[in-house]
Parts: sequence; C-alpha cells; structure tokens
Amino acid sequence: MAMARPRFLPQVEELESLCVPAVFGVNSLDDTQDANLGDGFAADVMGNTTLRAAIEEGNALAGADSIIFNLLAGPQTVTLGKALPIITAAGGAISIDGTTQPGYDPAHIPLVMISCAGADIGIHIQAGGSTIKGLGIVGYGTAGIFLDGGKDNHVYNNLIGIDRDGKVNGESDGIDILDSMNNEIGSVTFADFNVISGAEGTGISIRGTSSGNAVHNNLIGTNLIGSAR
Ligand SMILES: [Ca+2]
Repeated sequence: MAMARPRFLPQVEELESLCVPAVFGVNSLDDTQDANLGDGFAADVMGNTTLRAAIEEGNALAGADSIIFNLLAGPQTVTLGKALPIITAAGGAISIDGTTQPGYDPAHIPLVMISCAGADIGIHIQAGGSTIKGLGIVGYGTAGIFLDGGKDNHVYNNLIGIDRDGKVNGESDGIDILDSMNNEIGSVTFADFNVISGAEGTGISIRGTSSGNAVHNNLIGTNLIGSAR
C-alpha cells in the first residue's frame, strides 16, 4: 500500500506593515474603480489596472506608491468620466510617471494623455512628496494639476493644457499651488521642462501661504517646443 504523501503545510509569514512602496502598472485605458481597496492590488473587476484604480489603491495603502504605465506602445489617452480621486495625505505620496510608457521618446513629449472632460481638476494632490512626470493633462476646467497643501511635490516633463499635436486644450490655471511649500515645477535641468499652455487663467498660480516653490525652465504659453507663442 502506498504511503500517503505528507501534507504540505506552507508557512505563511506575517506581512510586514504596508511601508514597502507598491508599484502599480496601468494596463487599461478604462476609467473603472478598484474592486477591493487595500488588498495591495490595483485592479478593477476585470482584473485590469486603470489609472483610477491605481490612485484608489495607492490612497488605501499608507506610504509612498508608484504608478507606471504599461499600455500598448505609443500615444494613449485615458478619458476620465469624472474627477480622479484626490491623492490624500493619509494615503501618502504617489508618483505617477508617464515616461515609463513603452515608446516614450527622448524628445520628452508625453505619450500618456489624461483627458479630463468629465473633471474640473486633472490631478489633485494633498499628500505632498508626490511626483507627476511625463503626462499630458488636458481638457480640465479649473486646474490641470492642483497642489493643495502639503509640500515637496515634483512636476516634470508634462504637457498641461496642450495636446500632443499642439492644440490648446484646457481652461483656467495650468498648475495651481495653494498653501503648499517647496514644490519644484520643472527643474534646473532644462530637459525636465513642462509645457503649460492654453490656460485662460494663469499658467502657474502660487497662492495662499505657499512658500519656497521653485519654478524652472518651463515653457508657458508657447507651442510644444517653445518656438512660438
Ligand atoms: Ca485593490
């Protein structure tokens, strides 16, 4: 008679607290929600990672999280049906890096566009320490990026209020900084510039108790390459 195989009893180690930065790879252009907040996965009911689900899950986890893009190579547009969730202080910093999209080119023209026709604000950050890089943010009402309190955010290599084909596409302020300190918009490295155009309000608005904000090397109110206004 064959001996019964001993049962394999896996040892499940207790997970460390949620301080390890999570990395979420957006692979869907849908605008669907995270199906199970706080489980460590950014996934909608179909199991796809949308930008909205990634921000929701990042908010649900304490500590810093990163969002990268793994869409079909080339230019892609996420069309919002409503505003994205605010990146909250409780959920910690979130880095959203459009330069990770396959095919991102060294000319620094973003491939991942966020069309905010259903949203007044493109990306709204309260967390501080967040980075918004290599994205196109268009079609918003009041602000492309709203730094709302917090500090030490970094905004690089974005197209704000202007499409990849150079058509202006945004209202009011490109970047609105309110009661927020020590943010960096562009950097001392020229290649980090943002293009901020199409704003009927202000390209970059710095308001309230904001202090120590650094604005370097951006193209404001110009075409994509800064050769014309
Ligand atoms: Ca989840």
